[in-house]
Amino acid sequence: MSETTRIAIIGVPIEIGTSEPGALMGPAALRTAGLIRTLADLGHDVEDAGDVAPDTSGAARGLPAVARWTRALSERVTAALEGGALPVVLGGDHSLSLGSIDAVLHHCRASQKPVFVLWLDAHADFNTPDTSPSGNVHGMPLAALCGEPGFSELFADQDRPFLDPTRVHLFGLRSIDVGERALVTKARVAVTDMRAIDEFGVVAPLRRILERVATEDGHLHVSFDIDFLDPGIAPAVGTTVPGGATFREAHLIMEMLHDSGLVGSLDVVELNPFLDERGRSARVLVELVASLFGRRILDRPTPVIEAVSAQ
Ligand code: 5AB
Ligand code: MN
Ligand code: MN
Ligand code: MN
Repeated sequence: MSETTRIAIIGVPIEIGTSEPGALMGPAALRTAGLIRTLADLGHDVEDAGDVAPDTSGAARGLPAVARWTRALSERVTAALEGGALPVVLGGDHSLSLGSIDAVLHHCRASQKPVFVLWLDAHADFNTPDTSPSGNVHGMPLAALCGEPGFSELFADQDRPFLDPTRVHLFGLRSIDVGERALVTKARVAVTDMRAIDEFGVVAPLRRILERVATEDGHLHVSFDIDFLDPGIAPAVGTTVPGGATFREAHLIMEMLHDSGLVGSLDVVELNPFLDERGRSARVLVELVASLFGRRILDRPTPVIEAVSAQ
């Protein structure tokens, strides 16, 4: 058993950032699939803080409506971090990362800890209102957090800290729009795309990321979009892109993240239970989150190669 972590579960039933209805059922499906009990059974101190429910009257869609969620979630995640808990934010569409990462940035500004983001996703989510082909805010959160123009109405704090794009790592990328590609390149966002994973696997690139976070004593925020996974294992996705991560790749990533001890906050987003097949995708997510929080096959870390050959 690994050590006990205080975990604050925060549900965010938002779907206004996407055009496909159903993601608002995500937090409920993850709870139904046993997420809370699974984490508690691993020995963690889990508090289910319920769902965020901002007053959204008068702003049905678009950035003004998303702003209400962003501000409400940022407050909730800030409270969790200040209370010494590790926030696990359940979506809901990916626009919710505006709120969770805004809170992490504020929290780490005080302690001067650099913020790193591991963005497990088929997409770059680096569009601005100008470059977006769809107008959907779930394709824009990283651009907004990194200070690209067009988002000033989203955040409560006009003097907010920005995310440093060179500390953002897109992992699993396989679909990017023309305009956002130019922004990602210009901002020097780090990318391990699916081509790189095919060639080198997940271990070498992830190790490099974790070493950097450790060296700079950073806070690592993991944002896990379910469409990172191949739709064959996780069909409950509004924006499916073939050729995603296998269960084994994703599982190994979660185990490595756990062993690093570096993860300070987590989003699990874009599960659309309306599109699921008998709860399959929700269950896969619970399995993966359990691995990130220390479930392992044997009650000891994987031995290093030398130790194995010496046996
Ligand atoms: B997701 C697209 N790039 O901006 C856009 O699922 C898709 O949070 C965004 O990664 C997908 O509409 C957003 C075409
Ligand atoms: Mn995506
Ligand atoms: Mn996404
Ligand atoms: Mn999506």
